[in-house]
Amino acid sequence: MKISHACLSAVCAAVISGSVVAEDKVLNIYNWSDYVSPDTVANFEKETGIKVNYDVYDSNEALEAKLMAGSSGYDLVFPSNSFFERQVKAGAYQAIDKSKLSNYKNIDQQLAGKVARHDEGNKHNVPYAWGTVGIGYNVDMVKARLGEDFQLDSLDMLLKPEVAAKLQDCGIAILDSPAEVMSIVNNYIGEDPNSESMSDLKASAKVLAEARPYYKYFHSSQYISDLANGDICVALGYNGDLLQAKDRAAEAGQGVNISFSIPKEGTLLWFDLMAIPADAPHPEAAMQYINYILRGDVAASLSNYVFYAVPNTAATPMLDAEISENKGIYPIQAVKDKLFIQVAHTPKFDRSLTRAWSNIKTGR
Ligand code: N2P
Repeated sequence: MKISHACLSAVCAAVISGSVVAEDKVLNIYNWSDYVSPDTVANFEKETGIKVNYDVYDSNEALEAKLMAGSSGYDLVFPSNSFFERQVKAGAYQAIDKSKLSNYKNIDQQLAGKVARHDEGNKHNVPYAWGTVGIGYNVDMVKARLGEDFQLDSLDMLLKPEVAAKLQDCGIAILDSPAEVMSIVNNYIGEDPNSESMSDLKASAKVLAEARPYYKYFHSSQYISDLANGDICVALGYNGDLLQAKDRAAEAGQGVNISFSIPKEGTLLWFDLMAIPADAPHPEAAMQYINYILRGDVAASLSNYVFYAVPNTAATPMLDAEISENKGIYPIQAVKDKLFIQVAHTPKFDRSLTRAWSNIKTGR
């Protein structure tokens, strides 16, 4: 029997001595931060007796680094479509036997069809949630600086230096996500969002570099609480996270009024997927968790809490109106038409992108 590094624990002693059941009483999850409702994991533990170790990340790059290093110890991870595509090609994931998932029928087939472009036959993934990257802003602070008539659904707010300069004092935050942000800037300047041309990279990097002096920071999760508390006034971020900021601000009742818009210039549409690393120590427990997430009631309560759309048809009737009628979560067709999907970058382009990004961040 192959003894994995996870078998150094007491639990695994049982496996080595022949009781395979004990192995699957543990589940090591690595998911995005702010991406489950408070009772999602606790209810699963209660129902199954499986102990969940739950770690979080806030970037695809962080997840990829762990996966590619190997022996991450994780059983279930949540990559976004474009990153996932190249991870599959690199053999990072094991196949998922859908016949063992009694709730797989709840998956929205139209969305699964889109994801299949990244993973033929969807052999290695089950969709978890989807969303966009957009603009979250403090209505009063921004209007006070840009005037009542400024279009608050335009990336000009973040990418035109003369506009960003007016918001510098109240604080601008940008996602620390090079591939995603660069694709949005490419699209903003009228180039192919997925371009790997060095001249497009240079042009988009220049746009960011010119606005950079007016940014407070690059980070991919801190903006939720900062926006809710009034510590920043604009953020380029993930739609659900920005809507969580709006919700938290409203609940705090301190007069912080947050709004969210999908950029009229168009933006990135992403899908986050559940996938089981090839060397996962507890794949059976991961399957149980996937099947649990696929339940309509579980997916709905998760979506109602995190403000992200779930690709689950059984969840739809259980969604709060605040979610199902929210155009920031389920965009109208005209907005959808302007969304684009990212494809995986080549390692060669990635190196140039990483260099350009670090120059932008450090203001060099
Ligand atoms: C959750 C962010 C998930 C969206 N905080 C990124 N794909």
